[in-house]
Amino acid sequence: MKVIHKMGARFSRFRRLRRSRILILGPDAAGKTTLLYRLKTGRSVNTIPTIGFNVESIQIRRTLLTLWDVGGQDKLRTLWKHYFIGVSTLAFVVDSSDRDRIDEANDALQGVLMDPLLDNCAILVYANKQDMEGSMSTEEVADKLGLGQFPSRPWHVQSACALTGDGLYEGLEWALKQDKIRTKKRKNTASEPLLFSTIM
Ligand SMILES: Nc1nc2c(ncn2[C@@H]2O[C@H](COP(=O)(O)OP(=O)(O)O)[C@@H](O)[C@H]2O)c(=O)[nH]1
Ligand SMILES: [Mg+2]
Repeated sequence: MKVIHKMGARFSRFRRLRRSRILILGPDAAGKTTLLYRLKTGRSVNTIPTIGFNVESIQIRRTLLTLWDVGGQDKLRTLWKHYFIGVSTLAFVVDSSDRDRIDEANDALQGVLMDPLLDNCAILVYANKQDMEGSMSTEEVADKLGLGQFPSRPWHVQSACALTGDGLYEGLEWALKQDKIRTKKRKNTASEPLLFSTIM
């Protein structure tokens, strides 16, 4: 009996977990895989170019985040859209020290954001490799990625260094806050027709 009770308590704790799906995209060598494993293991790991994807789950308080790191090489980009379903946050990673490829990053971001499956997701840009000398500031990255064009969708540029972990959790905290705001909005919208019929 005691065991069943304990199991029940465990199960209800499990049920109370919120879930959030984060898709990590960005140009090749921006630091996506390093960022994922730094978050998962708390250590810096040696990466090899990702073919296909890596997926890891991380629990932050009552939310279980599933992070998908999808290979960024040109020939793999056509596969990105298969990962768009149910995504709550697009974590777009750029190498802030690579001024030559920021336009390419911009094209890739604009391309994915045209997909209606991503209409409701929040855009978290990790301005990665901030440890490198002369790297672009978060403001410069926001400007180069044309984020001002999206006044109606939540976006945030997070200064980060995937090697040390700086800024990685701050980015996820922002994403969780956006999830909460979205859930609240959905609840308010759902209660509107009820309110209407009561007044009638
Ligand atoms: N200096 C510096 N190097 C980084 C940082 N993040 C990743 N790297 C390096 O960038 C290279 C590409 O990283 P990787 O995670 O494989 O990139 P991905 O192709 O986007 O998955 C590796 O040599 C990493 O060690 C960072 O914040 N600072
Ligand atoms: Mg990779």
